[in-house]
Amino acid sequence: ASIPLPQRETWQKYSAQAFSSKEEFEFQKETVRHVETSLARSLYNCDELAAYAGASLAIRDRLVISWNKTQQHQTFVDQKRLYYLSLEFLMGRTLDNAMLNTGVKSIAKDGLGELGFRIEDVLEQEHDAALGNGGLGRLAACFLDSLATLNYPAWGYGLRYRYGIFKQEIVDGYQVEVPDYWLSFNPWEFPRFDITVDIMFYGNGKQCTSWEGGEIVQAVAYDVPIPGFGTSVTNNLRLWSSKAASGEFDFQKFNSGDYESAVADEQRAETISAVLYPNDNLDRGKELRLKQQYFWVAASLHDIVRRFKKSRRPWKEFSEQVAIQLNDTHPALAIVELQRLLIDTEGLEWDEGWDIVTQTFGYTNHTVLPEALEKWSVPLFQNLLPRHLQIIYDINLFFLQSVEKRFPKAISIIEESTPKSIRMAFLAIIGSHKVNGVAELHSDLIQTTIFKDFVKIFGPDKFTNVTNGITPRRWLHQANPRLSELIASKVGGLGFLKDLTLLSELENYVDDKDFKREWMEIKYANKVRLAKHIKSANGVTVNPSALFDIQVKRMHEYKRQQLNIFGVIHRYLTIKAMTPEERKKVVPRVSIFGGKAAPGYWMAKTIIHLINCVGNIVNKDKDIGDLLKVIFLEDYNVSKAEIICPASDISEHISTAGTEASGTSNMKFVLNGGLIIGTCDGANEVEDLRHKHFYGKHELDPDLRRVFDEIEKGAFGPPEGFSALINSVTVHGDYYLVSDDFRSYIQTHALVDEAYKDQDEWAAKTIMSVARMGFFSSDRCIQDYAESIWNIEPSTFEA
Ligand code: T68
Repeated sequence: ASIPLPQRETWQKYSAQAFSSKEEFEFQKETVRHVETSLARSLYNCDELAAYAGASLAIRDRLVISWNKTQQHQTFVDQKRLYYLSLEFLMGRTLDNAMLNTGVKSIAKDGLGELGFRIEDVLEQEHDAALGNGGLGRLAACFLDSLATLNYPAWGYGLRYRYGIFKQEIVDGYQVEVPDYWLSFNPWEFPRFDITVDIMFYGNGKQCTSWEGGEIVQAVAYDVPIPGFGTSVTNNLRLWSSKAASGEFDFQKFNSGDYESAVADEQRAETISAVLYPNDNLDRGKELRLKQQYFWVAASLHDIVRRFKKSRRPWKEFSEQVAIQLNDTHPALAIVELQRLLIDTEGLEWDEGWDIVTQTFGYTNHTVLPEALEKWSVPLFQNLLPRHLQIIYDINLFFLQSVEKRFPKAISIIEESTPKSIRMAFLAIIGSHKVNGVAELHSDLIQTTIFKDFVKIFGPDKFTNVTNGITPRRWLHQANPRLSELIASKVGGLGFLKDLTLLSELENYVDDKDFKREWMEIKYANKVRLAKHIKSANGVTVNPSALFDIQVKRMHEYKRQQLNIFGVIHRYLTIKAMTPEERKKVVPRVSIFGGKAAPGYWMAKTIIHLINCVGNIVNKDKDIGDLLKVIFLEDYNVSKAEIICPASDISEHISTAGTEASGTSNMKFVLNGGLIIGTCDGANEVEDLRHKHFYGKHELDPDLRRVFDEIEKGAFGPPEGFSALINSVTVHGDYYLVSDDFRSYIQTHALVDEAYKDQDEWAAKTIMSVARMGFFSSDRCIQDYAESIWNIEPSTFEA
């Protein structure tokens, strides 16, 4: 409902103005006002949390103005929009990023100082928005930042989980999961109680043209503003929350005193968006997960279609107005839901509908691991979404007919297992116009292995690569302000944050003594900052001059943290066997680990336990002293990554060849002046090696054997708990090729030690690496998508 024309003048007179000039922003006045009025507190009653809340609300007010203007502008110009569907958005903290993107951080810093607070302490109050598991969720967050920064009209759609990824505590060396209730105070979301969609489940699928539902659940929209860097464009992230549909909450039951079952219905509805599934690279096929997926997809599509219909264009223009990107197969049901809306509700013919559908969607694959490829059991699906199952069968039938008998069962969406199952990746390929992998090697691999038949059928043009990237705003400017400033002083100001290829200018400074000294001083300061964190979190003193060797990522056998800790044990044994003279030549090292294990993933939890047990022994060993420390950082998350990434000398990216699609922390570490150890390609040799483990003789490297002997002797505590881990290598075929790579891994670390002794050369290497990072900006990545898949244009407006 808009204000009638005669009253608009009055309205406009008082309408809040966007802050075009930063000086006009009275940060202190606004912060104090919010502390006193929004929070009903005072200068006698204002702790750091209240200061955080007041400052956030002050910044938020400014943000909302740009946000409203952006949305009005985008509605007015009505050009093609991109909708990014992702079940995960790993946003981390917002306040610091919002201040930097809107250019008011220094005003806020000084302002808070005069009000009696250190900005660092205030920022620490914020709870991470942790609605994701790992790389896939963080990628979605970096994409939102780049889309807004590049002025693209784009919305994210996700679920508003009441509980994000669990918090990890380490108790006696074991992981313990604690629920992450993060919504107690969240100034960054705006409930839209007027924007709701009724979502239907179960019901009757016997008729072939329509669907009479059983259960109805209501989706309520919550909007989050996404500011671009150095632009007024502020996009929208819409997260859906589930509640009992109005009328569903059973008043009759309630009135007759049956409160319990009335409340139970309500809770069942709210359960849908209650919790993020904590598995990374694993599909478990649970009904509640399918409910989440359909709930979110149906609400989002309803919203997108409603917006399209307001423009009164004919349906054939839909894909000229709307691009939808599927972040993995989690939203692949959107393909089926759109086809259903078009043929059942809008009355289009099948072929008309299907052309629109396939022109609208793009699908990004993030993994080749078989256990991560989504499959839904047909009976489960039949029960929950009967009409969608019929449509999937039709999609499959028409597809199989179109390719005749050239590729029999191998390409059917339906797998002939017991029970039958639906292969969501096949559905996503068939229902999209483009399919992409996330790195060169990965995109080549999917085209030659899991999807090769589809490349033959659709031709190679349907398949492409879009190499992942990261936002340099958060991962350099925010996480490492001193380095960002030093770089800016050499490459002509902060412009490099919007055009990361300007980093190449740094190549001119590899021989500049002063520059290198400052460069290394900054690295040292960042290591001091991490050392302080380690001291307070783990109680261990580490020497900031030691080489910091870091592996932080989700715990997974394919990522091979076990290879790392076996290497650490080998290093420990080697130092133990040295004479005092020999020890003088050792490069001191701190091995740092961090990452969550999925709660049901026993092997991953065992690896965490082993790391902690090794740390317990090594860190107390007087023979070793500063030569080796082993640290497990509890509860690795986005805000911790912002402290960790700037502090590495070396980071580890040592997954089994061909298993890690891309990785993105590698980019964060290099951008912050660290070097990396990584697995070379070798995906094609992996199968042969696995075969040999079973059928040939599988000899263990003697040094690895010695590592296992020590563990088995109890050098790091009772060995029983580690036998499954050792057996996975020694008797169960070493699926992840730890033994094959152990020798070369140890040798590579010896090279690292040698290289680190020459600090001047080390500095040159790291500068050179940063200079060549331009390509890995998520801005470049988003531009790739925009041009080769979405066909969308940037659009700005007068602030
Ligand atoms: C990651 N995938 C890839 N998956 O492992 C990583 N899986 O190589 C890549 O860089 C990154 O995606 C971005 O492309 C994941 O993070 C998940 O988290 C996930 C979540 C649910 C189900 C399956």
